[in-house]
Amino acid sequence: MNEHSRREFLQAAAAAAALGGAIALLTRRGGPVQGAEDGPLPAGLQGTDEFGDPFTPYALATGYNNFYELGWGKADPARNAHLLRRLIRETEPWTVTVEGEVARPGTVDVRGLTRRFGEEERTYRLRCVEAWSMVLPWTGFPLSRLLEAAEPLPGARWVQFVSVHAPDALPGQRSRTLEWPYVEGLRLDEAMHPLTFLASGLHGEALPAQNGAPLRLLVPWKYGFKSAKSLTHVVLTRERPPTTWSAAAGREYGFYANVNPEVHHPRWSQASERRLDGGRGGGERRPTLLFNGYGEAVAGLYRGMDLRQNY
Ligand SMILES: Nc1nc2c(c(=O)[nH]1)N[C@H]1C(S)=C(S)[C@@H](COP(=O)(O)O)O[C@H]1N2
Ligand SMILES: [Mo]
Repeated sequence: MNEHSRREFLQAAAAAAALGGAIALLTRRGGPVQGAEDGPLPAGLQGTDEFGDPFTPYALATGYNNFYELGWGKADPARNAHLLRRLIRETEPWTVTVEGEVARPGTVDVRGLTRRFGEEERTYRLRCVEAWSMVLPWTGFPLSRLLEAAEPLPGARWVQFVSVHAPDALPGQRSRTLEWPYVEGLRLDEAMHPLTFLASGLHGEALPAQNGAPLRLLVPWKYGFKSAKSLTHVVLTRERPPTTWSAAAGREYGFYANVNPEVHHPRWSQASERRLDGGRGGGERRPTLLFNGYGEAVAGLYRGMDLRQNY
């Protein structure tokens, strides 16, 4: 959606709210959206995941990123983060619109999220399809809260996530290496799963721009590309929505993208991964865990499904 149609949609949503038709999700209270500014790097939190493995340090979590809107190199997102910070400032208020197959479509001002949906801390492993991984402490709330507020209709079967679209501000979107905006998707039951999370904080700080400020998805049992950053739209649909990476290279990146040590990328093995924990040697190799170690909670979602076919 371009800026013009986005503005039109906001106006239409405001009009509908005034008529009492749409849910009054649009909030005007709360402070400005935070985003780490230049200055001394925060120390971040110390801790471990449930297996006892330490958090990836703040500097690594915010200095080694995939965020192609801000460039293709691992250091580019940090280097270009100021461009997204400026966009966030100028966009104020940044909103997320929930629409499609819902009884109560609406637009949420991200500043009001905590008051409306609460705030929890979650330590999740993030496993990139490129076979590196991190352990990170996030703050946010389960996506199900936002979806429930919108009241999915019986026809809703899938959820599409749309990242920010602003080619004037984001250098990566001026090249057509990928289709923009970045889009991702989940089955509705995956989206409603209690582990599926919307994060607005990392390491005890406001979510840095390079990690997907002001609000990003986290689906910890799937490869990292499913966890779309800097969201503007959440759309409930009847049909399975297109996703950026499966559209770009469908044989390499599937829709389900569940972490699986036995289903390999056509060009490399997924049997092991490099854990980026800030230790010496650039990361210890360790075996990949089925569903990234969350199988007890999520395996039921895929009962009877061929995980090789549905990679
Ligand atoms: N909008 C958007 N979301 C995105 C990406 C991206 O390029 N654009 N990269 C994905 C990939 S491949 C990974 S591994 C994670 C990386 O998240 P991190 O940089 O916070 O570790 O973000 C995912 N979300
Ligand atoms: Mo990734």
